[in-house]
Amino acid sequence: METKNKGFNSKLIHAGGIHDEKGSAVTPIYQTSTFSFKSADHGARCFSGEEKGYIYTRLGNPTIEDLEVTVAELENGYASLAVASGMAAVNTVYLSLLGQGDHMIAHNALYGPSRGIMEKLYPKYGVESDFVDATKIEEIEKAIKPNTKLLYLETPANPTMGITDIKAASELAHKHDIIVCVDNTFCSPYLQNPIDLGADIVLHSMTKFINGHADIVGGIVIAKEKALFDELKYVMLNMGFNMDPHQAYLVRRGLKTLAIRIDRAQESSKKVAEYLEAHEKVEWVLYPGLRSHPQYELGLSQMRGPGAMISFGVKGGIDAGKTLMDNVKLALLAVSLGGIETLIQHPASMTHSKLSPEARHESGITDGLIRLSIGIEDVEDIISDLDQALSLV
Ligand code: LCS
Repeated sequence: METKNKGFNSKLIHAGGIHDEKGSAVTPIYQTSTFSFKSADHGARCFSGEEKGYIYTRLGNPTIEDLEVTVAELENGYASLAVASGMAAVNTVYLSLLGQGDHMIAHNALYGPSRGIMEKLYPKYGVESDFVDATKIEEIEKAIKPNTKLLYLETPANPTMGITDIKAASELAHKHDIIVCVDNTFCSPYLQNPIDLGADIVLHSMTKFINGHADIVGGIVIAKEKALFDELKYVMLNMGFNMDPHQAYLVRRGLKTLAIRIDRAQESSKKVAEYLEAHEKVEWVLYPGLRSHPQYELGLSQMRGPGAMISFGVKGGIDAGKTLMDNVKLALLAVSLGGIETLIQHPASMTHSKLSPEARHESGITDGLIRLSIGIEDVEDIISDLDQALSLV
């Protein structure tokens, strides 16, 4: 069905839609590694691109394409590439745009490995990078060099919730012929469309909100234009970052309820954030829906809603954080985010425990920082769980 002029929820349900000749309501799982040709000539036409035909799943598969067409449409992009993980999406972008002698600028508080690989792996291939506070456009401007090729943003950032002005950052970057990529994982296409704000590439860890059910790992890269898409596609296909058809099927299924899942989790998040902000054992709360968020107005202007991710600081540092972790009963003590179950994470004692306190603080991870990904359980249960655990801190 043509869904270009339909509403967001109609797109979620009907976009893509590669149905089989038997009329299945959903795109089937084409669980095959290869596709047979009708004749040698048919094979030749498929290889030359004269005729659209599937050849080999790493190069294209109807189930994966269904997901790609849908997400590209939701992000108002030219086309997209579904890949095996969010990190495969990040690497598709880095490898496509950066080579010997090139420079990247990124926000200082990215998802750890998105920064880690740029500091540890890419220097081996002659790529330089600078990490700045991208919530301040002047800090991005100061870091621009003649060899800067990529501005890599994550907004809101994981887990510090800093918000970058995508429009202003893109205008600045484009004046210097710098390509802008936004990791839109925290918002999903329901709450923010970076391409509409000026970005050239958008990526997601689909492990999070897009799939929404904590049962797969996946990623996607969306390009605004064909030339950029072709560069990304070359890398993705030849590095073998592709998604599996069964994985793509599950993501496409989860995606159908994206808007209703986020509406519900976001409604609860506002209540949880307000509850936390008023709690005597909580030092600070960072949630784009609270007036106290440093980029509250900016968030409102570029996001259609504040989302379902909250960071807060519990008084009493690492020990207090651990007590809270050890006493929650409903929230799962787990990394990842964007699923239907509420997850809680304490970076200082969990994901970032191996870093020195100085290294943690440099990327904004304070000892008492707790990250919550709010699920779709009853909000009263989410709050009473936090309440009983906080009472023991
Ligand atoms: N980008 C963001 C913003 C992320 O939060 C993650 C994963 C990735 C990219 C990488 O995606 P993956 O390869 O895992 O699909 N974030 C995680 C987190 O906060 N906890 O565990 C994983």
